[in-house]
Amino acid sequence: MKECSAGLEIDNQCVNTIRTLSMDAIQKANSGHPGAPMGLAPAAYVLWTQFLKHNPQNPGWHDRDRFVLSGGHASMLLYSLLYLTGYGLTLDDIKNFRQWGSKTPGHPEYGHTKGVETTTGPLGQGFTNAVGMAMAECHLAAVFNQPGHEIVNHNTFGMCGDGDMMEGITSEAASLAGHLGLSKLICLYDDNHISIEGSTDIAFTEDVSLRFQAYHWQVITVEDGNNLDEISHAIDAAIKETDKPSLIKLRTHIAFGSPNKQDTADAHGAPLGEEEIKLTKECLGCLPDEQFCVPGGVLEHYRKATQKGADAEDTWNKLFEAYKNQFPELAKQWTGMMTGSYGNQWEAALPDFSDSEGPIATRSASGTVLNAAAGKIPALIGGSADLAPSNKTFLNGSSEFQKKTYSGRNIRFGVREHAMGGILNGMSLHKGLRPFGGTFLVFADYMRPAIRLAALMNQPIIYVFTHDSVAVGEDGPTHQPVEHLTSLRMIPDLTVIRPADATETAAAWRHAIKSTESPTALILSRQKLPVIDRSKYPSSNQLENGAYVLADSDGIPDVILMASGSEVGISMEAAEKLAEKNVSVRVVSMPSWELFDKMPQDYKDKILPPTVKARVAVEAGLPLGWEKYTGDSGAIIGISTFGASAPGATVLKNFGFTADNIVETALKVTEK
Ligand SMILES: Cc1ncc(C[n+]2csc(CCOP(=O)(O)OP(=O)(O)O)c2C)c(N)n1
Repeated sequence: MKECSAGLEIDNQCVNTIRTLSMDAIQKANSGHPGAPMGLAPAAYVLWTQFLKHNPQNPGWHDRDRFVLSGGHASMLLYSLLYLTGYGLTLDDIKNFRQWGSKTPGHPEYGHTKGVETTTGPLGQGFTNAVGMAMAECHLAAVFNQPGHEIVNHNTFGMCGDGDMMEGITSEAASLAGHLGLSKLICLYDDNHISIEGSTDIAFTEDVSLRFQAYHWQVITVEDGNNLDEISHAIDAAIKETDKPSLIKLRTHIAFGSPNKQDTADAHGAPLGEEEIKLTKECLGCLPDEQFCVPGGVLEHYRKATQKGADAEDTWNKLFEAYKNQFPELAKQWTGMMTGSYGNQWEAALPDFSDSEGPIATRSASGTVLNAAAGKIPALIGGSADLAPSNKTFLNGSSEFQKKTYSGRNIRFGVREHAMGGILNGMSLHKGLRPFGGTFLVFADYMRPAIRLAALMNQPIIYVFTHDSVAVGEDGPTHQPVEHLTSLRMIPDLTVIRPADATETAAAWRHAIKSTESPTALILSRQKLPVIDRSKYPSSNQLENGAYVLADSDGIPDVILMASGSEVGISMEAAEKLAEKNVSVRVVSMPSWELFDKMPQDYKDKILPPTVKARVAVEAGLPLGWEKYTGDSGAIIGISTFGASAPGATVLKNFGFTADNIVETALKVTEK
């Protein structure tokens, strides 16, 4: 290895190596964001070499500290650290930054590169994930730690920039983190006064310190983001704080060391340019013509993490052995939760619903099912964005998750849907927990960016979206979802399930709990719905297939009625009326497009025979998309406008959701 900055102290060399690797990789890729990694290099160096408890050889070690780079555009900072500390990234991977198939994509992607704890890039999400991770740590520590046996004991470190600080989700999450007193959450704020359009003076002039103090955070200011001692003292003080989360505000300089680009927005998101890189290297005391240079001493210094990490994990393994001996039941439960195995008792505990109980809203059935499952699955934890009584998400057998009472499984997210989404992701990424969160379906929009990331990261979050149509009634169009089902179905790898009744609701929860590789959105009614008599009709287990024949006539049907959720009941009524008119009808309950689309073609053809062209889809939402099931000759009874304020039944009637309208429509399509 060349000693390309040999004249400098090892600390300086280590810091500069992050800067030069970042500059070089971004220049080679001809794209990327060099400024933030260059400004944050000293803080990253101090954190990763002096404080971060991690084992590069085992990135999944449960008691590691979590590190979240919230400003994912600064990915070269993280990739430099992962390479330098020995996570298996190579210098070639760094040289392949942002290239097809590389381990170093533009923004850090969870599951793609070892050591990346979460996918970041959409600003504010990473910060919020860190809050969720810290909440997961608190809960698991409260449930499992025993005096002298602290098997869960790690910090969550976040790094975020001005962009994160400007995003609303960060305010929501910081507010909740302060309320909860998450003292093991430490966020380093890259206060470099620059974002894409220029100085933060043009749009962001509030006092971030005062804001975070008001949220009940400890705020520590580091006036010189290059002063390693000052940074070290600040992190130390943050770790020692036991009552509040900590924000370390670092006054940094974007593209530090670049004579012409430091402190300018030009350095935010474009390569510095070959000439400027040479000048910068000169200023930093590095050899200007060397590229991707890693002095031998630097690598050796960073790679101490390997031994240190192995020792730390070893110590923990011994701790866990002792714990296992003394608390075998708890140890078994802990291992089950961390590996996501919940045994088989929970399925047997799910309730059977019968039509004799009278009509039940699917949101109520959901509450009953969730409580039954949670009784057997201690990993189930969650809450609602201030709508628990409506969403039926409260776990009756558990207490509240509050400051210093972290063993509770009822999280009060407050009216913070977006943060709830990001926190659920962080909790799930932490491992050990199966988080769920509820709100009205219409407000799924408020958390969409986090839902998208859950799907992108294959996190098995369960969303409880109730009040699922215009049938909400009097609250009117602001509260009546219309396009929301469609818009959720558009998200790849998200399974949307809209059960028709209580029995399908139980099946939907069963499916959601068993889906360990992707998120599920449960779409539930506010209004009561008749319970389908399963002694008369096929089992609700068929929900697994996405769509199934609920009622049928002999032979080939004249018309197929397909519906989801609350519209299945009126389709059944319509079928009876059509039968009286000697029209043979098949009713297909279609709770999930995604599940149906995954079925083999012969199953699909069995349910929707290609020869039967007369088809009617009924769903109290945007018709868009149903045409792929109804075909050119079919009809869709849906809603293409906003709803209206009136009693729910009146609204449904006025939008054509009546058995009579379905009959009329069915007759029209059979005549075609
Ligand atoms: C939600 C979201 N909106 C917009 C962007 C595009 N974007 C990426 S970085 C950035 C500015 C961030 O500024 P700052 O955090 O100060 O980063 P720095 O300039 O210090 O690198 C923006 C607007 C994004 N990534 N996410």
